[in-house]
Formats: sequence, C-alpha cells, structure tokens
Amino acid sequence: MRSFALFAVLSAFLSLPDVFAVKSHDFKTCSQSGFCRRGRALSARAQEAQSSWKSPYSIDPSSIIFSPDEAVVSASVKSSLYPEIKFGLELRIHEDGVVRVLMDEIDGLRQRYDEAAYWALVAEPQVSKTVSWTTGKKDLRAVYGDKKEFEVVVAYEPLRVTLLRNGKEQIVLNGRGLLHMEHFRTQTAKETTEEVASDESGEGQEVLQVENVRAWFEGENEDDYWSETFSKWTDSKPKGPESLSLDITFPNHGNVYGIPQHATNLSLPSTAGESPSYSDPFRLYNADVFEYLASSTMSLYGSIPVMHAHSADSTVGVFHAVGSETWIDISYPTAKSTQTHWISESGIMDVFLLPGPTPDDIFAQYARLTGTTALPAHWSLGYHQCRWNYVSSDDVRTVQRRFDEEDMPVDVFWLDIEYAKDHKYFIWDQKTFPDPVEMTNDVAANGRKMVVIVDPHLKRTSDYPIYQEASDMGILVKPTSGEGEYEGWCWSGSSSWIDHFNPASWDWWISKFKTTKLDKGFSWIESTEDVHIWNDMNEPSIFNGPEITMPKDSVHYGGWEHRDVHNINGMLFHNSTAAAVRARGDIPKRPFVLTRSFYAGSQRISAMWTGDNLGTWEHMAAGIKMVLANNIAGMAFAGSDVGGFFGNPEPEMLVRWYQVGIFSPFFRAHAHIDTKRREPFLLDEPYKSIIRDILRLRYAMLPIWYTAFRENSVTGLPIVRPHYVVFPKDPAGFAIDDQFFIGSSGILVKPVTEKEKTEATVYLPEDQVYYDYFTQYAYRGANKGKHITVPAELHQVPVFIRGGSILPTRERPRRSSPLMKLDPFTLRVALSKAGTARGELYLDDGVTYSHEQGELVWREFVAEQPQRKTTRISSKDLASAKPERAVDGVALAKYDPKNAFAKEIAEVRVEKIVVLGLSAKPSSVKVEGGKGMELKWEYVPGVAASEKKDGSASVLTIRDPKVLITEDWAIVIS
Ligand code: NBV
Repeated sequence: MRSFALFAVLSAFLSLPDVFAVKSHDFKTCSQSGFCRRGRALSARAQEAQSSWKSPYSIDPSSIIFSPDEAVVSASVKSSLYPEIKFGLELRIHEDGVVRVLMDEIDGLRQRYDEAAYWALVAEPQVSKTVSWTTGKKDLRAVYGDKKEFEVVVAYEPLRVTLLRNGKEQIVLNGRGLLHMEHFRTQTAKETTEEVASDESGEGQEVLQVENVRAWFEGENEDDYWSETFSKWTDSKPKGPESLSLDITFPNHGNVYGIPQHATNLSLPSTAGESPSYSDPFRLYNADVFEYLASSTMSLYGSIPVMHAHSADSTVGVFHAVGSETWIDISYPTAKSTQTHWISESGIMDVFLLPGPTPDDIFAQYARLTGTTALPAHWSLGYHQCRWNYVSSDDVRTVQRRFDEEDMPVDVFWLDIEYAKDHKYFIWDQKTFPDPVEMTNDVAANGRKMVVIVDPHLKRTSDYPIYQEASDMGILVKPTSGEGEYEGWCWSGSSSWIDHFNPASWDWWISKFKTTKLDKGFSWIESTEDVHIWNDMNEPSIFNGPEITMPKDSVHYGGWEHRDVHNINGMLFHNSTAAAVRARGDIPKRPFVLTRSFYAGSQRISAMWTGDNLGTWEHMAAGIKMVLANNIAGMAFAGSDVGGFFGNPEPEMLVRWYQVGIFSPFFRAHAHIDTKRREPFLLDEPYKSIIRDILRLRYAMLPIWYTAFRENSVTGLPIVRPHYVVFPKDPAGFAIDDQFFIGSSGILVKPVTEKEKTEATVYLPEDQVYYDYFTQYAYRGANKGKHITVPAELHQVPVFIRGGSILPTRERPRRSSPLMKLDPFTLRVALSKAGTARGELYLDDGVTYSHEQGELVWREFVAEQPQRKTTRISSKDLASAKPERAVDGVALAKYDPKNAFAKEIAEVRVEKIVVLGLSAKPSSVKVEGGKGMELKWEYVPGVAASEKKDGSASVLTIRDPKVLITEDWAIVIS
C-alpha cells in the first residue's frame, strides 16, 4: 500500500506513462532491512541524546605497536559495553598520503569478510617509510606531506580518527560516535535485567548499568539478529548480526559526490530532511531494478563505495572497501559541512582516506588504489547498434546494409539473448543463426565488430556443456547448506551460477572462449576474434530470488556467504570474461566487455552502461548525471541506452538522445524487445539527416575521445568532467551536472534534455572566450561566472571550445572507424584571450598492446605569440618528451618516433587548420623553415579572442598546410 502511494506521488512528479512502474515493493527500504534499521536507530538515539553520551569504543594506549619501520601502527580497541570482546585497529599511511584505517574483531567467534580490498585494489599500496608517529597521553599523531601540511590524529577515548590539512579538519571518523562493529555472538536467551538486579554483591548494579547502555546503544531487542524475512523470503543469517556502522564527517566540505550507482543529482542530496531530500539512505546493493526511477536513492546494478567531499578550499575522498550491502545517510548540518553515516551488513572496516587536496589529486590517489581504465580498443569508441534482438544473421546483414546505404557510420552490431538456443549462451540458435562465423566475417569485412551477450545464469541441463562442465568441476555457487548447487530462475529457466570466487573457474572460463577446438571440453569454435562480449544480469539477477537476486545465505568459495561478496560478484564475472576475450588469439588483443554490474576496480577492464532506463526526458537527463558520477568514481567508460530501453521515443526525443549519446564515453543505442524498431535509418527527414550528422560528429571527434581515454588510462582523470572537477574553486559550479567537459580537450557540452527547446542556458565559469563549435560565435565569460543563452534548435547541440584549446578531428565521413586510419586531420585552434592555445593527440593501432612497446604517436600542439602580431602554431613529439607518461603501467624508458605504428601513418597529413580569434588579418602564413612559400589561406574578420565582447569570431582557415601529423613543424602567422 505504502509503496503504491509512493509510486503514485513519484510518477505524478515524473509524469511517467502508467505502463512504467518501478516495483519498489520488490526492494527493501532501510526500515525493511534489519541492520540498516539498527544503524539508523542508533543514529536517531545519538542525535536525541546530543552530547550526553559518548562512543563506547576506545584504544588501549599500552597496546600500540609500530612495525619496525613505523609504517604501520596497530592497537587494540575495546568497547566499554563488551569489555571481553577484542577489536584490532590498524593504520597505514601510503606514500601518496592516503591513510588506510582497518578494524576487525580479533579472535571472534567467526571471521568477518576481509577480501573486498583484495578484489578492488590494483596492487598492494606502498606504505610510506618516512612518516613518524608520536604517541601522546590522549592521542597518537603523524604529521606528513611535502610541507608537513597533513596530520592524522587518532584519539584514544572515544576512538576517533581525524585527517587534517593545514590544521583544518578534513575527514573525521567516529566524530559522532556512531561506530559500531557488531561482534559475533551465539544465540542465547538474554539474561533479564531483573535477574541481574537481584544480585546482592553490588556488581549487579554495575552490570545493570552496562546492560542499560547496551540496550540504549544496540536497541532494546535483538532486531532481526538471527533471521530476517522480507516478503516471502527468509534469510537464515547463520552468522547472526555482524553489521558495521561508521560515521564519516567532512566538517569543512559542503558538497559530496560519488557512491554510484544511483539515479540522482551529481551533488548528492540529503537523506535527512534538508531540502532537497530523500527519505531513505543511498543504498549500495547491486540490483536489477525493473523500470527504475529517474530520481531515487534506490540501489542499481553496480556499487562503488567511493565519495568525494568538496569545497572551494579542498577536495577529499573516502573509499570503503566493503562488498556487502551498504546504506549511506547524508546530511548537511550547515551549507559548509557534511555528515555521512555508512551502514554495512558485514565485513571488516577498511576505509581509505584520500587527502586530495584537489580533485585531480583524488583521481590520482584513487587510481593508485584501484587502477585506471586500460586503453580500450579504438573501435569501441565508435557507435554501437544494439537491440533486443536482431533476430537472425540475415537481420544483422540487412541492418548493416541499411547503415551503409544511408551513409551512417557504425562500428559494432550487438546480439542480445535470443541468439542463444534456449538461452544457453555460446550455443547459437541454428534456425535463426545458421552461419554465425560468416555473419561475423561479413560485419568484419567493413572493419566492424560484433558484441554478443553471455549472461551468468547457466541452464541446468546435461545437454548444455557449460553447465555440465561447471557442475562436474564443482565450481557453482552453493545453497545455504553449503552442499550441492544453488538453483534459481532466470531467462534460461532453472539455472545455476558459476562461482567466480573459486580460482578453479578462472582458466576454465578462459578456455570456453577459445575459437579453436580444445582437447577436452567445450570451446566457442562458432565464433571469431571479432566477437566481443556483453555481460548482463551479473548482479546477479535472479527472477525468483529475494530482491531479484541471490539469497544472502548462499555459499561461495572459502565458505563466504553471498552477503559478504554480493557487490563484488558482478565484477568477478566480467573480469573473468575480459581475461578470456583477451586470451583468445595468438596475439593478445584489447578485449571489449560491457558489464551491467560493477564494483570498485571494474574500471580496469570493462565498460558499463546504466541499465534499463526509460524512454523519458527525465531518464535522458538522469543518464548524464549517472555517467558523470561513474566517471568521478573511476568507472569512466560509461554510457546509457540511447533512446531509452523501455518505450518508443518520438523522433524529437530520439534526436536529443543521440546528442547525449555522442558525448558519452560509451555510445550505444539499445531497445527492449517490445519496442518498435528505431535504427536511425528508419526515421523520416529531417530527423534522419540530423542523426547522420550527429553520428558523423562523434566519428570526427574520435581523436579527441581517444586522447581523453589515454589520459584517463594514465592519470585516472575522468573522460567526462563535471564543473567542480575543472573549476574546483568556483562554488557556482559545484551542483552543475547537466553540462560537462570532455577530457582535457577544452570541449564543453550542454546537451538538451527537454522537449521542444530552441534555446539553452549555459554557464561559463571564467573570464575566457568560449567559441560555439559549429558557428564559431565567441562568447566571453566573466570572472565570477556568467550564464549565456544560446540557440538550440533540434539540429543544434550546444558545444563550445574553451579558448586556449587545440582540437584534432578527422572530418571525412567513413562507414566505420578503422577505415579512418589514414585519414587526414583538421586542427581547430581556439585562441585564448591571451592569444595562446594548446592541445594533444594520441594515436596507436587501437587493437593490440603494441603501444606498450612504444608503438604510438603522442603529439602536442601549441599556439603562442612570440611577438606582437605573430602567432606561431607548432606540433611537437610529446612521447619523446615524456616517454614515462605515454602509456599506463609501462614506463617507456625511451621512445622512438620512427616506431612501426608511426611509420604506418607517416603520410597522414594535416589537411586544414582553423584559427579562431586572431586579432587581425594576417599578411603572411608560412611553414617555418619552409621554402618561404605562402600557404593557401582565407580570413573572415570578426571578434578577436582578446576582445571583451561577444560576436562571430574571426576565422583564419589554412588549407593543406603541407605538414604531417607525425612530424615536428611550425606555422607562422604574421
Ligand atoms: O537481455 C535482455 C535485456 C537486455 O536487453 C537489457 O539491456 C538488460 O539490461 N536484459 C536486461 C534482461 C531483461 C530486461 C527486461
């Protein structure tokens, strides 16, 4: 009843058609989850009691031990409420200033899950050897950093950990006393307080007092300690209560971001009443939420427990390596401070404090922990055409033909679950796909690829070799009893799931993707290296399971319960798949795997999408925010279903959705099986031509995207960047999540996500010129920020070049991206108000790992004014200048500009240079050191970059400047 009322309100707000209805009753609210309810109740009691109580946890100073090099400090912690229970605290300060805080129960009745970090971290972090700790009477401290600006203070009683910078509190753990690590216990009848009270020794009174405080702290009764029922499911909870509650406060930061995945604002709204506010905490519990809401704290398919806290003064971050269900309350007691409360169902405390102090520092610190996105295959940045389902190999061929007839570029065709006989993945339905290898080869003949779905549910039938082999090997997830195979219901009917936590599954799974015959067992010989993989339903989604997923008391390798690893589970599946796709051929090629479920670290190998969005304007807008949130949480290769998964978007909406899609790192159109076909070639004019132009724009900008992906792969800086990341000191941009920058390119985009719009308002954050990408109109921003109104008819998407940028593009329309390999480049030089500009271009073969051997081209373009009235535009080899920064993970000691790849593209020219914002018509344009020959150019007068006014910018177009992309050159405009 309640959830219906809630939906009615929300759907009125969102104006959803009646057919769309999130089944919120399928998913728990905090009050329906035992440990969340307990955590929130503690917080409510603490708030009521205000300062009249203190956290029961304290450090015993005599227990403090340092490792011989002082890099690790550990201490015993006890709770005054359970003096007999031991906890251990450990702190490590990493070389880059990150502070890791671990806490676990010691010698408890059972063990808490402690492997989340093992899966999330890319490598064991280097602990600083130079930090020294001082132990005082009340606390333990370490001062560190280049300028000794950071300090960690660990107060003994109550236990409290504070990170400071320049004496200012940045992050505080347990400042509000909500830390509670529920210790393991046995299920016994509680002694009643009357019995204790009748004890005459007097000790009874003390015990009674402790009992009372315990009851106050933990709640009067054992709320859902030993089993928990939700709807028709009962979770047997064999280990009893083991939740972890922790408050994390940012006393000097008024905005928090991150903790994807939720459909919500980038700057996270309160969950505690301050407007705008949600009523439930943000939930991290990977879930297949059918027809999810466009604004909600509900869980979605993936979970990354990383949060940024931001102010104009600094950015800090926290990453909690926990794999179990986690709820996070957020409140803003003042405009300049944030309180958060993290409540996890199980697992140790493993919190990383990222000291920043800039957003870029946070990205580097988080990347050092969990890794960056490996440079993807270049083709995967092109356009992906998907639908549930292309129904036959001939259907695929027809769709490909229609794209070609309409001159629309596309790189990838996708096959959803219906290609597989009875949803037995890998096994083609012979009736509809009789010739899968020929079909793939037909697609590959145009430089294109196929992506085919492989879901994790295995049909339980002996004629399905994948299931049978996994069953024989005993590598399937086990039911509560720990014996046999867990069985659930999914597309394939009665199904089981591989336990990818079991190392025995790893090589076996890799062998299934081999395209050659194995000595023993199944391999995918009806496939080729041009087939890449889509992992869906890996939360895992189970139709008849509690909250559409696996029961928490199912058992994984090592005896861990599903509850402990739920949020990590999907990542292990797509990681195994990516390893398999990479290992198929003799020469390893970059795998492409799209995953729906993800965790911290998923970014290293896979792309994600935001799942089953709706064909509504609200969802189109929500998708942008979600992609931004994923990007700041490291999961950069992200996108949403273009067009919306459910529903039939009208042409106007579809056009706008493509305009959003081309500015997402991952760009795929997809649609539900019940929707009408909506491939772009089916549209009437003018929509069809508008979308053709949009697709071509994506392809023209591929060099910009690929260059942004390189940067991300090395630095962890996001591919799409919200305002607070680019302008961290401008509070007016902190909440902006509908316009964003692409990499370091200087492109600013504000897609239109509303119906019948003809104009858009764009925020310019600085006193700089911003050029309209298409019309070259120059808009001058202002020091304190400024809003401009720009035309945004249906064929127009507001895109700007920030003055000071140089953009490399390739403007010859082709059928697919590999066909652009030898195409010439255009350089757009957008002069800054100071008359300068800079840009980068990164290229490699886009397929193999030869770039790790230095087979790449990485250029820097610079425009400067060596003298008044002279502008010099030059190209130089950045890879020679910074070989160690060229490629992620490989420190090229030296770079050879004449490497094999550079030779392959040695003839590639710059065909055009467009200079925006020159202050006067030049008298000469020449290649420096050339034979003094004047180049062909034309000049259209207009507003100069240095002028403080708006208007059409001056445009100098140099045609065929006679320079090559791989060579050093300079052009002098005087
Ligand atoms: O495999 C079918 C769909 C897929 O098209 C979609 O993209 C996934 O998010 N899948 C979910 C299962 C069924 C959804 C109703």
